[in-house]
Amino acid sequence: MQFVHTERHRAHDPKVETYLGLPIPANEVPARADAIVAALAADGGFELTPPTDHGTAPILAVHDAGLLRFLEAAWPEVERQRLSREFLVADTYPTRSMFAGMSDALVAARPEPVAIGGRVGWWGLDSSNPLVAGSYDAARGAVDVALTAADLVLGGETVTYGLCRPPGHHAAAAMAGGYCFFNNAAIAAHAIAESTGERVAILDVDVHHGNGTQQIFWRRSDVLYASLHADPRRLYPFFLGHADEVGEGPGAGTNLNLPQPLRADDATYLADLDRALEWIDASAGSIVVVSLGFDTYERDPIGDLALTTAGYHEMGRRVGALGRRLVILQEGGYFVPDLGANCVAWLRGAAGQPPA
Ligand code: OKP
Ligand code: ZN
Repeated sequence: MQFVHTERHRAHDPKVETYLGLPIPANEVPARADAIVAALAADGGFELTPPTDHGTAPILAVHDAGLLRFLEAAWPEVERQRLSREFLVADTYPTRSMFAGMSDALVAARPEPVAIGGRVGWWGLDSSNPLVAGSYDAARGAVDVALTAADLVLGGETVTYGLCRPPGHHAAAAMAGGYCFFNNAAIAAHAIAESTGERVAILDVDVHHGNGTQQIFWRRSDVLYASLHADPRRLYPFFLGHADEVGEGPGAGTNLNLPQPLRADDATYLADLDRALEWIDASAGSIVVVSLGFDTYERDPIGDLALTTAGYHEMGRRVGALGRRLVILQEGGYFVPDLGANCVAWLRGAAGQPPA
């Protein structure tokens, strides 16, 4: 199997993030990718392919131009103002209730702030998403990884893996957040839909609901979104990911959320995975984009499910058995010691190989 990867991710190297206002060691770190690369190399069945530069057009096909402008300008602005912060994070967000009672049109006409502290809230979801000197460059690299993995499948490969870092599924059209800056999977899925004219399905098996991916395709019928995740009443992103979110307008019925109970095990999870796979199978299309997270793992420090390495092999096997071409893109997973083994297990399963 070809896997797409670049060292460019290393530029995004936050040392701390904040958790309920206090600094903690960052979870989304370069060592995550190092662990996966080492395990794929040791397996021997994976061939490294560097990404090609796709420019900003495929990003702008999915994201608001203002988000891209902000992410590119944010760190230079921090330096210009000599803010002397090791990362940029917002204090103030345009929370829904601030606008309660105002007309949609008036709300939509509120201008973007000019101060960096206002802009980072304007374009952001949460304060646990540290933006550092190299975040923009790394995020551009992750998009190129996703698009190159998609190109390989469009060129005839049956399954490819893109080691995206930073991840992407919390990033909405006009919002970064949750360790995500650009939505790698959404950008790839949109590019595939454009190029094939076919319906594309996104299967999101990260422990967190991919609120950004859901938002981007909410009203679209050409891209399906199915997600298994910890019930948002318990876990980030808290405010979306419920089962009654099914899409609207032309996208009505094209969104499937399957929230999971606390400490869900392999058997519980795989039963709902089958539901998601049957739902995808019932729709036309030949390519599935997988948002792959290993934060469903029993030892993950920020997840609350209880999957195992053997469970990941079986999950990959069932997804591979759909018989569609797969563009598998990395999202989360934060228990670094077992990330490599979990990734190899999943990918070997998807390729129809036995566990290592
Ligand atoms: C990104 B992905 C933990 C706070 C966590 C953000 C979680 C983002 C997860 N101290 N808040 O879906 O793996
Ligand atoms: Zn996650």
